[in-house]
Amino acid sequence: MGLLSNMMGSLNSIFGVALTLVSSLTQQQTNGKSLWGTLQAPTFPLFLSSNPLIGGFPWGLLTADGSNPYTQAPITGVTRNYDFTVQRGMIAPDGYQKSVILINGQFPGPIIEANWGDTIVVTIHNQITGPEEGTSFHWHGLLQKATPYMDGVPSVQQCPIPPGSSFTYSFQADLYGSSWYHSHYSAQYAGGLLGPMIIHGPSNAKYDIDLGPVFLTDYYHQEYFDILKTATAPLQSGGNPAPLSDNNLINGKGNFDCSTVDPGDTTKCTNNAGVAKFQFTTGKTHRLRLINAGAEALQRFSIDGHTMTVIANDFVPVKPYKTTVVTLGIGQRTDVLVTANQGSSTSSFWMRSNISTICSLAKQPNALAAIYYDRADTSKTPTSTAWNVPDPGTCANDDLSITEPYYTITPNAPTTTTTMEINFFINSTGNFLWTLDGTSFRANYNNPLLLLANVGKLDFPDIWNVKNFGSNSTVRVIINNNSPAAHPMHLHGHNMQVLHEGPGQWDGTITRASNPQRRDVQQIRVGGHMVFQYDTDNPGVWPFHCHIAWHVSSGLYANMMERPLDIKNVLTIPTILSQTCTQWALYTANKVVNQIDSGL
Ligand SMILES: *[C@@H]1O[C@H](CO)[C@@H](O)[C@H](O)[C@H]1NC(C)=O
Ligand SMILES: *[C@@H]1O[C@H](CO)[C@@H](O)[C@H](O)[C@H]1NC(C)=O
Ligand SMILES: *[C@@H]1O[C@H](CO)[C@@H](O)[C@H](O)[C@H]1NC(C)=O
Ligand SMILES: [Cu+2]
Repeated sequence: MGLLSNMMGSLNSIFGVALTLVSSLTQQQTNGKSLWGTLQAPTFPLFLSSNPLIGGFPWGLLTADGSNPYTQAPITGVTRNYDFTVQRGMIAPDGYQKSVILINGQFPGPIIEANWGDTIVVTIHNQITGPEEGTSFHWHGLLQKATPYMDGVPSVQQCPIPPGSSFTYSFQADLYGSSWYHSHYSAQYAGGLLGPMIIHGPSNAKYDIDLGPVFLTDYYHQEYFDILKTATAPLQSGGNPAPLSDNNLINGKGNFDCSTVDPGDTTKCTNNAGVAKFQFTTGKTHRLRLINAGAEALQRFSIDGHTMTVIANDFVPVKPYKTTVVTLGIGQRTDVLVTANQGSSTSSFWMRSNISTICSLAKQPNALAAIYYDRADTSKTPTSTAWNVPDPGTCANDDLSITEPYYTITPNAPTTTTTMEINFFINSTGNFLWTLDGTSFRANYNNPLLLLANVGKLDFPDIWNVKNFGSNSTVRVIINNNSPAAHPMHLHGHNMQVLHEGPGQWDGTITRASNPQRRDVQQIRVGGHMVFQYDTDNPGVWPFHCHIAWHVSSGLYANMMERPLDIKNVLTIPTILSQTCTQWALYTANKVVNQIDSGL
């Protein structure tokens, strides 16, 4: 008997369901028209094959270590056009059927790809109905120098695009590397409005195959608006500002255990929806572009049996270093190189991304995807073993001392230093609100700040949380996190020079003062500090906020006003911006917009 059941057990594990990676749903059912996470997903560059670039690369003699990316971006004269229709749809990314918002029928959304210095033109058609919603798209990490009105944050640089209307964004690919775009209207991106952005530029490390984006996203079975309703409701009437994610996805895919859903929901849930699959070519080196595009979760990423070489953080190439685990806060990207030199050409391995359950709120934190070497059977489950990489539990990024920018910039002496505190309070009606420098931000969609500053109006209500740095040339900001959560802090319009991050108060030291880490999102731990600065080479109104969707929705946000005199005297804003405000004013004259959150 014992022997028989042992045999049956091992037969089960050889032939049983747990060992097959054949999805129970079609790709259309899980992800609509998206191919991300399938073996049919493209490698990159995509457009170079159909549009060969004669005489080398358009950035010419510019290099990753010899050229200042902030002053020497080329202008190629090439335009890359995209057309996005935004609509609701039903899909089941992890087997649980739900209503999401799709871009051209896809989740995650389509690629935007360009060379450094190209012009990217994207027309957004807002077809969100049942119910209708405004929208607005942000191109995460791009500087928008000379086009600060194309940054896509409603109430700051534009009015929302009303339902039934279109808006064309046009901007330069002014930095290069890996990023994403997403809706900046309320917490709408958590409902599906996001996609990858790849900008090719000079390289700082050699590799053979660019496998493109690897999206890491915590995932919720409730619709984003329903989560927000609970997150922003008064505490005494059941409000809860801290929702738990249901699952964790890689490139929009993952399995879910349907036995854990409410009995009433079982018909909506299918087990074994399928995980993302990636192809490795034996002996070759692959570039993976890791993107934390989630709503709340801090991710820890690893690949069984393989070390990774980190070559960039956000849009900043770094001196390559090896690691077994990469930590990514929301909005952050890390480019890694991985060589397929383990096992044999029939090997397969697990890719893992774990939500840190110390730092984030998750019911099912561990995401898996399968990596197959060229001759591996892609219907079989990898059997590889995870690295032993315990979560340090600091909720911080990988140490600043190891992430050294490839192009050296020594920070200037600041002309002004500001200290801001992150905290929260419960207002008199019982709503939980986050604060940045004592104020909980709330947007007015109808009056974008940049348009007001452009006509010389600089007197704003307190709840718009505007920090006017006037004509200062270098701004230093010290952030103290006196709140019970870690926060991924994101600055638009600049790469922050991250001078220091750590527990307690800043002691005045700068990590690698000659060349500190630069990036556009930096984690700040609980009870800790983060110090950054930037040179004001980009007149505009730049959002500075926590990238956790629920936190910015509850006010963890400030507007950094940069060189208002230049905004007034030098900047010409295209009429499409005021036209969109006219359209939004007409729309809201007839329809009440239910702005239950900060608006961003
Ligand atoms: C992810 O979680 C698994 C299961 O607990 C563990 O074996 C693995 O080491 C973790 N990986 C990372 C990167 O934290
Ligand atoms: C408390 O905050 C909520 C959410 O921002 C807001 O709707 C409500 O009006 C505030 N209450 C008061 C008394 O200001
Ligand atoms: C520099 O910024 C501070 C605010 O941090 C402001 O009070 C001061 O007026 C600014 N200086 C100039 C020259 O604009
Ligand atoms: Cu936060």
